[in-house]
Amino acid sequence: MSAEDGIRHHYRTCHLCEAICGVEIRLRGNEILSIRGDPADPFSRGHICPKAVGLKDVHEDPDRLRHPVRRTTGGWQRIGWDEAIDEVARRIVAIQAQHGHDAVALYLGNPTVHSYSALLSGAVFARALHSRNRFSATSVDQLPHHLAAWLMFGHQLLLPIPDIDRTGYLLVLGANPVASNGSLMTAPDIVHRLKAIRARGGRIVVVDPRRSETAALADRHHFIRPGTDALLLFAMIHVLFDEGRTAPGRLQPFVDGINELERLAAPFPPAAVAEATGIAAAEIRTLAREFAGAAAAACHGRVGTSTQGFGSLCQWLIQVLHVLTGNLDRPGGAMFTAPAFDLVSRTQGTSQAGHYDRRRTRVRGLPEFGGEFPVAALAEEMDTPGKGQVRALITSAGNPVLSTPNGTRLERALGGLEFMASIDFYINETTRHANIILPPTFALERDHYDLVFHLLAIRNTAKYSLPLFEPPPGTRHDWQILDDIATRLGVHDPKRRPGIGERLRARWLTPRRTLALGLRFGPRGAGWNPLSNGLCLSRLARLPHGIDLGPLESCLPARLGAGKRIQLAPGPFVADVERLARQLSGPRTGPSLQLIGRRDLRSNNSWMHNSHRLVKGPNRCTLLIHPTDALQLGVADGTLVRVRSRAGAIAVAAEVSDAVMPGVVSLPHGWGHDRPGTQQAIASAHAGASINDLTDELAIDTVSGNAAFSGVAVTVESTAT
Ligand SMILES: Nc1nc2c(c(=O)[nH]1)N[C@H]1C(S)=C(S)[C@@H](COP(=O)(O)OP(=O)(O)OC[C@H]3O[C@@H](n4cnc5c(=O)[nH]c(N)nc54)[C@H](O)[C@@H]3O)O[C@H]1N2
Ligand SMILES: Nc1nc2c(c(=O)[nH]1)N[C@H]1C(S)=C(S)[C@@H](COP(=O)(O)OP(=O)(O)OC[C@H]3O[C@@H](n4cnc5c(=O)[nH]c(N)nc54)[C@H](O)[C@@H]3O)O[C@H]1N2
Ligand code: SF4
Ligand SMILES: [Mo]
Repeated sequence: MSAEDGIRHHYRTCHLCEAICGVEIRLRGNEILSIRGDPADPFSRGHICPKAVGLKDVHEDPDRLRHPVRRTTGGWQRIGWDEAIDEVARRIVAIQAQHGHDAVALYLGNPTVHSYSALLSGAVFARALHSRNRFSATSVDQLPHHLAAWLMFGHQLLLPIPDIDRTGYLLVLGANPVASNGSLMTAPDIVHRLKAIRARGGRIVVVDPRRSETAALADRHHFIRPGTDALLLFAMIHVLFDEGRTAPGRLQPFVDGINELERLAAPFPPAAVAEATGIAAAEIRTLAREFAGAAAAACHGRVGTSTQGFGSLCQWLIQVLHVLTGNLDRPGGAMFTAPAFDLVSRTQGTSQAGHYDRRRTRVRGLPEFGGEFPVAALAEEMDTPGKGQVRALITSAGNPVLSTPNGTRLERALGGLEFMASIDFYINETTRHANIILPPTFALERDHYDLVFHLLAIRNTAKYSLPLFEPPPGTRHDWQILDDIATRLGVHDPKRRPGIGERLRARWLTPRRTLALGLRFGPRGAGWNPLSNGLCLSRLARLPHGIDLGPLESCLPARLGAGKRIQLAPGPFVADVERLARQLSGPRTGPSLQLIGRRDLRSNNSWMHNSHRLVKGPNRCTLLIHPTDALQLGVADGTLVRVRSRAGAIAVAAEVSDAVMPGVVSLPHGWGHDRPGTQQAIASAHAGASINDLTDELAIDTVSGNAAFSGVAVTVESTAT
């Protein structure tokens, strides 16, 4: 921090999304005067998006809770920390004593991943809870990516990152980085990076049921029927075999299953999938030839290709495409990172590298992955009576009523719980059901390091940010709250009381010390050597703009998991191909339309809508509908329509636009702030409607159990008639 005229400058990472932009915050005293992009951040180069100023809004938000509250019949009552923590621990222990450990479930939401201390202590807390009923936002998001990484490369975090700064051909499948700022591809300033691909003679092709903001920057855009990407990918792979274009090159000696893939791709020639996907056979051949022919090519397949019925097959086949064309682990292709704090090498060979289907959920028999169950099963685990029923829930940094499929059913189930506690600073659609809410500090009051996003970045970088503000007296960080409850569990349950050694270790090994040790003894660390120019936390703390550690480098087969081989045809994926083949002959949509999602630059899932400057202006929670469908249904632009699905119904304004494919409608998620009893004044005044009152908890990617949000069958009718 520097001082001039009483004005201080603070440099840190914006933690809101995966782009990890550097921001410069100007302050006078404790007043934030401005938030700008930090031009000295070597990675983000001064770029920010409109959400960065939302950091100030959330920090200053009068609706943000600063002390624990208890729900009473007379409203929310302020209580002390010790009383709150004690009650939460006591209720957990009592319910577990009566009904078994699995009767208390845990849900960790997305912001957990944006705080290294919450992430580290969340994992410790989950173990202390001793419950198999663990859930997180992973299974409404990127679970299929982890499953594919585990089954193909031997570690759930070995996610290949599109090397977009060097690629000559980028195929974007079900992602809209211009709005989302990139995901599982940390790439701040994405617009310039995409434009640079074309400026150097490369090509970008976007495949999406909506002509997105990213499509506007591309050479070509193809509409695709929601949920049919695996067919497209198989057809491209078919062409590679058919035309003798497979060339794994350097990877060949450690790849298993190429012949099996040729056999699996045989029933999917382009002509066979053209009708189902909506993409002409000739176009599919061109895509395959271009991808194989480019000097370096990468496929970026994200939310649209993981939150759908064939999410696992999509993530598998995208990596198959990379391997067969020699683009995995090649500059300009899809590469692995080498971060300074390396979650992969730290856990390689342990159960944290991954495990799958060791047990199944009680009601529907959905498989666990990495110790978690799919959240699409959470409501039924709570509202289905019987042995093992979930009777209490702890949520931390999550809003599953708005973010998981069939939020209405989940909401009803929350109302029937014996106990619920939430670690969150808002009283929102989920936390209003809690008996106790424990509010953590906000990001500006804590230090920051991206354990996860440096692992997913298109360059190797490292950056540590100091807290901007001292946490006000009497407040606690997420990690302290999680730690405090875990410790208190031991007070109420002697069997959980840690030994003295464990207690000392837990007290000493704070998240910050874990971070410091991980950096010092990580692959780029200084180790014990005081003269080394390797990394350590104190050196990073003196580099507030972060440091660039260079482009991604080839690292296979060394970085692969046990066995050091790439499995191109893992059993669980192969077994699902038959289900995919049925999609070729299955019924089309009939009279219904197919619902998909979208993101807006000014939203951040469900929780930034209480910032006036992010919600002002035109209504963004609109249902995009193609003019042909609108005409047929008598729906005029701007009118209110009723949208129905098996799960429920909502009313929302229609926006007639040929940017969506005929037969497809698009609605953003994270809205629906009109539930009674929430305390977010601005969000409630810009309520919108929740897409997840329409999405279906029974629609899943059957291999992983991940929610299938894309392609939900809905009917739309004008409310004017
Ligand atoms: N501004 C903003 N940024 C965000 C977020 C936010 O809420 N707002 N959320 C953050 C989070 S948590 C995540 S995970 C990332 C996600 O980042 P992205 O994956 O880039 O997410 P989206 O912008 O939703 O883009 C998904 C695209 O998939 C398309 N699509 C839908 N169904 C299908 C399909 O079946 N096939 C194909 N090919 N395409 C389909 C949609 O039309 C949409 O354009 O964004 C992060 N960044
Ligand atoms: N239909 C549909 N549904 C979707 C998606 C979609 O594309 N379509 N996208 C999915 C995706 S990718 C994701 S990641 C999920 C997100 O799902 P969730 O993680 O369940 O929901 P968020 O909206 O991110 O809510 C975050 C919550 O954490 C709180 N919070 C913010 N910062 C902190 C903090 O530092 N500490 C604590 N303790 N709390 C904090 C906020 O107040 C809010 O209540 O939504 C998913 N749902
Ligand atoms: S793109 Fe926006 S929200 Fe994401 S890190 Fe950068 S400034 Fe923050
Ligand atoms: Mo996400």
